Amino acid sequence: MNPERGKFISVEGGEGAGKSTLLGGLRKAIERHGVAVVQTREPGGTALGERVRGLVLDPALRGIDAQAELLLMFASRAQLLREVIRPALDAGHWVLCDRFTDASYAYQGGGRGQPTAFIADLERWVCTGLQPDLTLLLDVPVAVGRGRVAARGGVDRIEVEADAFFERVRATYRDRAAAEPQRFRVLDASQPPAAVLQAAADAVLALGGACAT
Ligand code: Z5A
Repeated sequence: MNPERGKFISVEGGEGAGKSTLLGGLRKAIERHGVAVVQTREPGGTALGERVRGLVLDPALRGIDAQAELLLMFASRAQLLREVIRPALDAGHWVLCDRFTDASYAYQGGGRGQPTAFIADLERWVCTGLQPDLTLLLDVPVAVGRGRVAARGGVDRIEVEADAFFERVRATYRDRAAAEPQRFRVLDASQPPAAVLQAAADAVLALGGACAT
């Protein structure tokens, strides 16, 4: 018997928006409602993807071409879809993904200036129509997010970019959310973590399919 397809939820945002902080609590909030959750991340989530992640975040690889960076993100995504996301959804599990294709539009499109049409072609080829049922956009002013990352310490290859890069990333995310209000839920990530979690859990559980326990 084929169980009902699971829900696919992506979490997006700029540097220090609080995605990692949110995801553990959100996973538990969904599981409390009797739903099996697979939590994963991009780039990463598979053996290949984690190696790609190591490459794209390595501060020593300064000269990575913007097209090469974009293709690496989609290579990781293709593997994650094949190995993790599609099988989990088909088994009726819910998938919580730390970033997905919107990040490519925001970082490689908005940030690096890669053409949107080219990213859309890659999305059609790799994702073949699969999109998150819900995308939580943790929106925070660039200065606030970067301040959090600086306080935490350790900066990767992308985090060394100038504020203007991250302003373009933020603007692209917000434009995408405005263009697809049925899929996106924009959360004020300047709030304390507990308030962000509550708003995220409300949005996710409103998808339906989870039973009250
Ligand atoms: N990337 C791309 O370019 N293209 C793509 O297609 C994809 C990705 C899929 C992945 O790294 C990088 O890959 C990313 C985009 C790029 N860019 N970079 N660099 P990542 O997934 O690790 O992304 P990140 O944004 O760099 O992660 P992060 O810096 O760890 O941010 P976060 O997970 O959103 O935040 P956090 O770790 O939960 O919190 C950061 C700090 O803030 C921490 O000390 C928390 O305790 C604190 N925090 C969190 N929430 C709050 C609140 N609400 N109030 C106060 N303090 C808070």
